[in-house]
Amino acid sequence: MKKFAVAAVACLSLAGMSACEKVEKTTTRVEKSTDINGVVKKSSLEMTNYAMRSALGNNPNTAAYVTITNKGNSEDQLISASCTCAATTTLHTMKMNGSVMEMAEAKDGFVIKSGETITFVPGGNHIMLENLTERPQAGQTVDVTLAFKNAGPVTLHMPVSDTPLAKAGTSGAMDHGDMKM
Ligand SMILES: [Cu+2]
Repeated sequence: MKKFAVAAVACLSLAGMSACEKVEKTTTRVEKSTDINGVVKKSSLEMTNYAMRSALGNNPNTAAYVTITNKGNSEDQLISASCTCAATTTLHTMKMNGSVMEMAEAKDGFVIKSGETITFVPGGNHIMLENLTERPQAGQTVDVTLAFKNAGPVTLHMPVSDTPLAKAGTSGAMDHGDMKM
């Protein structure tokens, strides 16, 4: 597994005010090659933009996010996620229930075809961390392990933020904490 961590400084100017914030750009790659009777399968996953939302107030739950790109020549499947920081860690997706958008467990995980990218972002798919056993705070780093069918387990060192991904160009406008369980 090759790991890259790049720290960048992002500045924005709002109504005459200027603020600079350190943005952690995170990338993890995992590569595996199998040769079964001359058929070579290259498993190559790239994980970027991963982050965990801080434990806010008395909320017993939080969520974590990641973008996964399958750069290999065969499909893979994200089966599950785990974190020692929570009693229960599951993969959640968003579904319409009548006219209400609700989150629901993706029991079969997520298939990621060759060349495909799947995103876990605030307001969309997310890694649900329920009944926190720790209270992750902004600035900390918490390990989350993703289990893939072919690539196996991959541990991401997730930076914790009060506004995860908001500064990385992804919309953080929809707060997971406001969602209907
Ligand atoms: Cu959820």
